[in-house]
Amino acid sequence: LSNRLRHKALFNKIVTSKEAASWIQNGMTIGFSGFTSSGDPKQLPIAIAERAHKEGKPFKINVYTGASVSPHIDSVLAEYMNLRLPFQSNDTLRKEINQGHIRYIDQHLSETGDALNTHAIPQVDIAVVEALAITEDGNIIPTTSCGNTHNYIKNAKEVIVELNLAQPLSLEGVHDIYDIPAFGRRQAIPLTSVDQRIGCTGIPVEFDRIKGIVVTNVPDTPKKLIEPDKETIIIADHLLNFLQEEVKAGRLSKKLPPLQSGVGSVANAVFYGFLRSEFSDLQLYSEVLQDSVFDLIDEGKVRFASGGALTLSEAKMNRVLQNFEKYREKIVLRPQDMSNNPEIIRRLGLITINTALEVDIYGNVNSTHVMGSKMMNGIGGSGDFTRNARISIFVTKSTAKNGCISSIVPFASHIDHTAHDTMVIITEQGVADLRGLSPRERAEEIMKNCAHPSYRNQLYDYFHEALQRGGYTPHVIEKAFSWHTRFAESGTMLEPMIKAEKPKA
Ligand code: 0RQ
Repeated sequence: LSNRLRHKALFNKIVTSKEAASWIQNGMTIGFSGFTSSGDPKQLPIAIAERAHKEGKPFKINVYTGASVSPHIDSVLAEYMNLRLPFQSNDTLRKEINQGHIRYIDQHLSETGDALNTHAIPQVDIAVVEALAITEDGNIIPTTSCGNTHNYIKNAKEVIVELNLAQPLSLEGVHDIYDIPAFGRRQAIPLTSVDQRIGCTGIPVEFDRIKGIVVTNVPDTPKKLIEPDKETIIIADHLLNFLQEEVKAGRLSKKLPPLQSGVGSVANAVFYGFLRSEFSDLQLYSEVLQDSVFDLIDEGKVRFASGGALTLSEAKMNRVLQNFEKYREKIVLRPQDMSNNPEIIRRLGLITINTALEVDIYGNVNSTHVMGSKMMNGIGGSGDFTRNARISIFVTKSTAKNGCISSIVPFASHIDHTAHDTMVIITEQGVADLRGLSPRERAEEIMKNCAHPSYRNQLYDYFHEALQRGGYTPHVIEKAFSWHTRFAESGTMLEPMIKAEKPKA
């Protein structure tokens, strides 16, 4: 243990998870480490739930994290949550949120730190953070993610550390913790390239604020491996063709600007697409570094990857973490207010690739709300990246749910990314390049290139009726959500007379 707890005073602080759980009181706000099930505490959340269940007294806490975290926080603690922020992607939690049982603040991931530091949200009583080690001079070394951990540690009255022996010490040094100064004292953030380091490798904490240390030995919850399917492979090909055309047109050089990509099936397929592409010397400035990134590094395609978390499948996790020496010179992990920082995203000129649930004919994108009202996951980092990108790209399959839902609709039932921010839309049908187009031209481009053929005529009918009414962004307001109401009533967005031609899945 002494190679992980590097000051002898720390040994007196070792406690059981049961004892540490007894310090969490009803009504408290807890800031957990963790970002996409990487680097979150493993034992304490379970111990907190067990204690609350056993005592049977009213017990609700506010749960802050980096982003989505593992089920041992979001499923296990769901019934004990009052407020949850800034992102989740958990089935149990989703149900509770949509029933109004949990107050969920769906937040741009870059903004939680500022919200906390300006006292716009309840302050953190206790930070519960996973650590690789605590140094002699009082720095907590994070594990596989940085998230909001440094902000929670900074703000918390007390800190409980889960020292995870399952996380290899070779991770030490991969983090770059830069503490953004408070408003009023802020200057330009001195980060001008993807591979630059401007911070420290650990998070400072005074020993007397460490209330306890729980020793654990549990690996991260692996991410389910999502193999690319026929459609996501076509989407990836369209995207790569688009980038090649940009190079041919002289708008991009062969050495692409840094790339960002969200999580999920399409995002993974896109990055696998780069494996077979002519592009090399790639740089990533992203939130999550998924399996595909390490394959790209192995193939010599990636020069450097900056992320906020290592989000890996079981097989890849074992391989990457056991051989981390091989990757550490090519990787840096940053807190999310740096990985998603608008100033840096704009400065580096990122090409961003995120996934839409639905896109309307003018290019407004809904990433979060199913049928306009039910929360899916949250906006995550997609807003941070999209608004500030050099080229913002959204990808989606043109239909969902066996063809009964068109992802291209007359009017997005909820808008996360307005048409001002969305530049390129890609489905398996093709690419709509919206840059330099007015709303009416954007509509033509999206309907022609991105809509599924089964829905294309329906969209044109709507658009032509809207044109009769005129306007800058023409609409038939009373019919704008008729596709969504039709789906709610009949189980498909297809109009009755063309239902017979239901698209194949
Ligand atoms: O449903 O799971 O029941 O099969 O939505 O859709 O096509 O598998 O795509 O996994 O990439 O998720 C936008 C949710 C897409 C995600 C979203 C149904 C579809 C399927 C999932 P099933 P796919 P993905 C970095 C960036 C916001 C946050 C973000 C997301 C399920 O990408 O949460 O970008 N993004 N963060 O059938 C109803 C529609 C639908 C639909 C698809 N129009 N209506 N259901 N589905 N379109 C990450 C972080 O910030 C941490």
